[in-house]
Amino acid sequence: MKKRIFLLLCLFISVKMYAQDRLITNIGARKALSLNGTWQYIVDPYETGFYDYRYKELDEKNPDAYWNTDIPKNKTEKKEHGYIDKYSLQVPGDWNHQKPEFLYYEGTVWYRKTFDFHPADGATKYYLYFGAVNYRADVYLNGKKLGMHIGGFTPFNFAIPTSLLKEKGNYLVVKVDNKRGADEVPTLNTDWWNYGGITRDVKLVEVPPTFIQDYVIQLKKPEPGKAPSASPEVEGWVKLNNVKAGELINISIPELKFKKQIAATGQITKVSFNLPKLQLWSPEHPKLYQVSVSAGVDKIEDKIGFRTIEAFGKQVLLNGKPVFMRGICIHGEIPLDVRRAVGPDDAKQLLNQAHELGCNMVRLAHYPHDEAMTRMADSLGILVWSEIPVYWTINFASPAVLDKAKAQLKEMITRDHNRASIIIWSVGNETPISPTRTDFMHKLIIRAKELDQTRMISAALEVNYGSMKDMNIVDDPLGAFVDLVAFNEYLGWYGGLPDQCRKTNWSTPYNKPLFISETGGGAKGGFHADSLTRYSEEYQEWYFKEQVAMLKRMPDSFVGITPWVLNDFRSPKRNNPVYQEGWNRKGLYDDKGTKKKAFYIMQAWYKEIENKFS
Ligand code: GCB
Repeated sequence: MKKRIFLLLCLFISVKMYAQDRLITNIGARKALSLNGTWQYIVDPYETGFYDYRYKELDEKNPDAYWNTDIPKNKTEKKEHGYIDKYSLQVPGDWNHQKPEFLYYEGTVWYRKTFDFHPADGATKYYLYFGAVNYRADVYLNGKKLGMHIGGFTPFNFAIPTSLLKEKGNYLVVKVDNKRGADEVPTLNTDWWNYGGITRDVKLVEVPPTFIQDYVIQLKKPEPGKAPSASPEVEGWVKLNNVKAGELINISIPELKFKKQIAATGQITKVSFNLPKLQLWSPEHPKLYQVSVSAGVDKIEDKIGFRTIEAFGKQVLLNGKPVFMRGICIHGEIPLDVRRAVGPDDAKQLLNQAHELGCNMVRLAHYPHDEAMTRMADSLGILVWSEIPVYWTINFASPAVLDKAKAQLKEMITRDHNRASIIIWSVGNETPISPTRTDFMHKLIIRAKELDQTRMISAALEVNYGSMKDMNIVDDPLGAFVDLVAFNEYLGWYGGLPDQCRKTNWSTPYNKPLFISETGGGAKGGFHADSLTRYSEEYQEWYFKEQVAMLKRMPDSFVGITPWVLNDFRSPKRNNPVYQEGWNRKGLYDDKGTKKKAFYIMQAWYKEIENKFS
């Protein structure tokens, strides 16, 4: 018994020790030293820098640990690790595209960066921030472990004890491990490339002793079915780190001549106010306002759009008006360079491609994309579906897996809860029906609703094929809990030929809007043949022609679609040596950025609907 209590205590201490500090949001607006650039690395498939030869985690001070200096104290000291320029990688960026030997690598790589730093006065606090590391990151500064994070697509930060920072030669080491695991999120099996590495920005963030950690400044959830009034109400909160009693918080929106001062009521202070003469955000008018929040000496600026969104009966109302979502699914990848997308230029490129197709919406599959993407969507006026990688058959029976999914859900929502573009949080994709899975997914939905009451929650649900002749029914029990009943269908690709669409109809027993979150077929760009030939552009074109004809017969509750997929993307599951060569070829653009014939079918239909709705 004593032993058990001791073990529990150890577990608690280690979890506490390595838990990340609460996320600091709007990181781009903070005072920070960028730690992007060249980092040296060691490839360590056996994790020799982490475990001793008995496979026990090395003691923090052990000179063989790869987080400790690689410089021998004298000519006699043995060193079996070292960081040199010959072995270096660029951060941010996946390792797979940077060196040919990394293309298929899955395992541990140690990253090391040294930097000089002049700390400000003693009261200032420092955090080390990572936009994303795939999948597990163990972070060490000057030989001390700052923390550990798992989840490959969401941000995290660790507080740095000020005494740890030096003026010269700070030694920062990150053990990055992208091994897939049965009890991870995502799990072993996905249809995308497992790009490893420090894939997003790294920053040393400087904040005053009391600082604005996070805030929500968004329009209140609308009265069911109602458009926002002429002076709509903002409802939100400001979260101060190390709050002092009575600390004053100021919020201002200069363009609206709006100013408000409130005294902090605790760590989190609720705010609500009306904004007369507000121009609402929408895809047609993506109006963003400069918003500033300050408390004590801390001040932070953001660009925020204001709109309402809701599922109302069988419709989706944006600012109180029905909207049809002309979408496309996007992977966070730049096919031309065969790498993960990162930063505003990549975001612009991908969203402009979607714009050309005639989209007013994108589904960011199947994990949270770079923050630059959702910010770009805000400024270009593109609605967003944002998703966590609860994909296919993860271990739904495991409470630990549920916790991992919840952690990613929280990080996704926290990072982006001020983005007007985001209208849907998705808790997963094509998860197989069982009571255990439905319970797991329901818990995620409950959590998402606790974190954000103003957006729709959805997931790509399962379809009941063929229980009725010519009618497919979306009656997945998870439909009872989502706001938007979304499903993926591949009629004419994974089942039969495209003309099967002619006699197929769709329905759902749920009195909710219906959305197609995927449909698509593969074609190798530039390969032409008759329409019965798989992988020809003509087959894919036929597929989309039949789909569009079917979509025109969808029930009134049909509110939008995000076909699969914008660009061809890398996938180790796609091994046809002639047409795929490790690529999923369902892109409407090929891997060189050339439009396939099917692109024009969707584009023409989107134009038609746009005219109908405007
Ligand atoms: C799906 C998945 C998507 C795959 C796609 C395909 O249903 O959601 O991740 O890539 O099908 O191409 O099979």
